[in-house]
Amino acid sequence: MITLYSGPLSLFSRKVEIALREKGLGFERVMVPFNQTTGYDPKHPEVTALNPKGQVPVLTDCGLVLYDSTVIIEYLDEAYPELPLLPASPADRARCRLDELYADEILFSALRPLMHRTSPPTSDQTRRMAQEADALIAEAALSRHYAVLDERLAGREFFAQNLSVADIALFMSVLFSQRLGGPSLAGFYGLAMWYERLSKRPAFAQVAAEIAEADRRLSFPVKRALKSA
Ligand SMILES: N[C@@H](CCC(=O)N[C@@H](CS)C(=O)NCC(=O)O)C(=O)O
Repeated sequence: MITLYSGPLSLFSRKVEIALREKGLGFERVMVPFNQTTGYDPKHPEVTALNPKGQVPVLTDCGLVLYDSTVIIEYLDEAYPELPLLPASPADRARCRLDELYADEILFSALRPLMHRTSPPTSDQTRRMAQEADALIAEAALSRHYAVLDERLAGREFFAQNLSVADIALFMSVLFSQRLGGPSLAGFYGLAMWYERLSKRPAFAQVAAEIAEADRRLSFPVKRALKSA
C-alpha cells in the first residue's frame, strides 16, 4: 500500500502525484496543513518523524520510507516499471535527469522571487516595491529559460523520446511560473503547445485543477498583489 504525504501547493509533492497517476498506481494521500502566512509550520508530526528534512513529499510503500521527489520517482520507476518515466539508455537517462534537475533547481530558483505574490502583502511599501522589482528581474530570467526550453523541444512532443520525469518536473515549474504571474507562453510556440498537450492528460489536469482550487482557498490573488504593489 502506497501512502503519499503531499501539500496542496507543494510543487515537489505534485510531481510525485503526477508520476503515480501516470503509472496508474493507487495511493492514499495525506494532505499536510499549509497556509500562506506560516507555510508548513506547524509541521505534520508524521512528516517530521519520517523525513529528517521535515519536508513533503514523503512516500511509504510496504514499510519503505522515502523522501525527496527525485528519489521517490526513481524508486517508483524501478519498482513499478509499467509506463517507464526514464528512458532506456544510460545517456538518455542522464539527459533526462539533468532536465529534471534544471526544473527543480534552476527554474525553481528563478521563480522564487515571484512567490511573495500569493502571500499576504506586507504593509511596508518600500519592501513591496523591492519585492516587485526583484520579481520583474526574475520574469526576464524566466523568459530566457522559456526560450531555451522552446528551442530544446524544437517541435518534439516530449523532452525525451516519450513522456518522462523531465516533462513532469518542467511542467510543474512552468505551471508555478504561470500561477505566480510569470511571463506568458505566447511567444514560445513549441513550449506552449507542449504545455497544452500535457495539461490535457488526466494526471496533469487533476494536479493543475487541484492547485487552482488550493489557490482560490489559500492564496492572495496575484493580480491584486501586482496592482497594489
Ligand atoms: N528536494 C525536495 C524539496 C522538497 C521541498 O522543498 N518541499 C517543500 C514543499 S514543496 C517543503 O516541505 N517545505 C517545508 C520546509 O522546507 O520546511 C524534493 O524534491 O522533494
